[in-house]
Amino acid sequence: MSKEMKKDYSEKSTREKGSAPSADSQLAASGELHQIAGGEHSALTTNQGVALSDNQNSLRAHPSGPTLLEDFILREKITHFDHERIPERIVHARGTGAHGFFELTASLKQYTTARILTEVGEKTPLFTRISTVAGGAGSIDTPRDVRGFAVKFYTKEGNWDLVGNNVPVFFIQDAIKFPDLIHAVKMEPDRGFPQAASAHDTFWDYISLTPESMHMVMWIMSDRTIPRSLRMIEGFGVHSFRLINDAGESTFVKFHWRPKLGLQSTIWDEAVKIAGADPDFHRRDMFEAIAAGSFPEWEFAVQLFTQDEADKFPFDHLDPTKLIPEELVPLKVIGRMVLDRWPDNFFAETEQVAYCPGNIVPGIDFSNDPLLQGRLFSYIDTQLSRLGSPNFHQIPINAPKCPFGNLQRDGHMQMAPQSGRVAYEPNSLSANSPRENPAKGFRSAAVTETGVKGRIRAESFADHYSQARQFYLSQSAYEQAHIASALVFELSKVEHLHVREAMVGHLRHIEEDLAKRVAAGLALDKMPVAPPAAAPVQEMKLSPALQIIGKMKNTLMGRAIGILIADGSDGAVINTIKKAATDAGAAVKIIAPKVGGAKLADGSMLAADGQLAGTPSVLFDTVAVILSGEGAQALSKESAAIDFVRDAFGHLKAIAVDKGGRALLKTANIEPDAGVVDASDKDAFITMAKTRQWDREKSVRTLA
Ligand code: HDE
Repeated sequence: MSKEMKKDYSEKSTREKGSAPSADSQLAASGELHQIAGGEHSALTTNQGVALSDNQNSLRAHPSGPTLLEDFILREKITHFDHERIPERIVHARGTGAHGFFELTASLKQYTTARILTEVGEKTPLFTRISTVAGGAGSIDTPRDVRGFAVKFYTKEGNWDLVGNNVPVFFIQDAIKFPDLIHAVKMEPDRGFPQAASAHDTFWDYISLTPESMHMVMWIMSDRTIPRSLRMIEGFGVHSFRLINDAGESTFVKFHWRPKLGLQSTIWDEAVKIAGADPDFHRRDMFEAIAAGSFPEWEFAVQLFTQDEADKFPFDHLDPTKLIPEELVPLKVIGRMVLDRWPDNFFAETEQVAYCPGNIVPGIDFSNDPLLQGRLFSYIDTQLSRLGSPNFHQIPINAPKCPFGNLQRDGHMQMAPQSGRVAYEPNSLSANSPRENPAKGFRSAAVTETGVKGRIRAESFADHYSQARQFYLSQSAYEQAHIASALVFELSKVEHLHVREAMVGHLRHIEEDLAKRVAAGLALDKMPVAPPAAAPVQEMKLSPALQIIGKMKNTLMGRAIGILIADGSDGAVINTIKKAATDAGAAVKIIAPKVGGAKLADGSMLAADGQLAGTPSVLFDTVAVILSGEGAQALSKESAAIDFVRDAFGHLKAIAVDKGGRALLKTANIEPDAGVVDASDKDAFITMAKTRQWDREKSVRTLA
């Protein structure tokens, strides 16, 4: 094995050359403050290893004189600081990453040679980054947006990146349209807003002129794009890929991630308010879950099908605006992913991780999906600009964990210990340099390609409405209402009437009733004409698996309960609710007017986890309000307390109350329903807390 085939050489290169730096200088170089026994610290040095005597004052000619150019310590520190940022991702800039592992539970040996999919029980390390698409790196966590779902598997046969989304289809059929789509959804270029929002003219103008996006429009207007937690979203590889077995036969495959906690979304009004209460809501949720040992987990499943089967589908599986209903090709669960470690450093790992759909391993191959084909180019290109060098694969988060090596040389920031006379292949001068391996090396599927060259869209890609209709009709009545209301909300932000009308015209192909609801919600004076459809709309079999509500798990695992208390609250009632919720798997937080806590009826102090003004009920799945008579009276004059209960009620959450809690609800003008439960009946509360009170919705807001 050549020297450069050593595992993870970016980390070890200096040591392999025999010039091992001391542990202290390594720590100093990494910027870490190292506490030595006895309270001494290791030396703070420049990047050249020179110890600093003063890190607070720059070098000046005299105490009130000019700063001297010769101050290399100041210059080095400021120069490095000036270059701390790299360009953010053009899309998916805002993201949250974590380490974990993949464990195979069922072998696909019959279909593939890829070891990660054949060795049952084997654990493969991975790094997963979940992101929003439209907003910048500092934008909020809870806009209405698709979530990116990117997994880098460090397999024994090289890195495999599955770079997907939480929606199984995409807006466009051809990569050449991507820059236009993204320009349309991003901040409008003349004014620099709105940030992280699709509710504006340019997005809907582009969409209304792009009928192929209608299926995706149904998904983005559904509650899938306002998830409750990143731990409660599905992930999809979107495109068809191929698996190749040892006989060289290939089978098509779609990849799916299924969250162990089930699906759950927020209510739109809730998502909007969370954005203000905690812009880092999803990142914090993931961080806290991992820190608490409640590791986010997903099942990994595949849909496998042959070319013959694909020929019989009423759609083209190579069209990324189409999904394969699981009622047509069932999902086969083959493994699980667990995220169990937060990165040590956000920049080094989450920011520098470079995913690329082109990173695949022997036994897996691409399909001819034209969107996928374009992506194979884009990611490396973008990484060259973000990370600045073709050696970005040497950054530890990107480096394979299996031996790797070739005769590529040099380039910016080369870290590998490249040595020897030979940097070419074939060669006869170096017995140890890496060679190609016909038996084990990567091979593409042997497929015949024939046809006429040209800028041609396949006929089989012409149907833009049938699966949009199937998706809408497969939803529950509540979910259909949310889709209609989301469309009304978004189009109400569009200033141009002709764009609103054009969108309603498309909706008429999807479902006339939906179009009518949206037209009424926009107060259009007449029904717009539907545009000509390129292919007739087919009636597809309904697919209940496309719902969210149907996939919500009846559990408190992974969910959060907020208990609002004040001076005089009954400690015994608080404890009963707290224990019942904790036993059911929920995280419990106490909220009081002051963070130091409240003096309970028995005179003891109970510390709070959050101050009322900064901890609104939108941060919880369900709430309890435990108050004395005086406590209720005091809180009746606090708008934060009134908002706390009004929002919990409006967001369809179960509420446990004692007598004082009930009094606060009365002040807030809330008419208790079956979701308002007496705190003494903890079992009833826990049962109600496991779901949202969907039937309440009609009494709290007008939906389209
Ligand atoms: Fe991406 N996409 N994309 N995309 N994408 C990027 O790569 C691109 C598409 C997805 O956490 C960029 O490193 C093109 C579909 C995720 O770091 C960029 C096209 C799907 C992430 C890029 C698509 C995705 C990206 C920006 C149309 C779901 C974040 C920074 C042909 C299957 C990965 C970067 C992370 C990131 C290009 C369409 C998912 C610019 C040209 C479809 C999850 O290269």
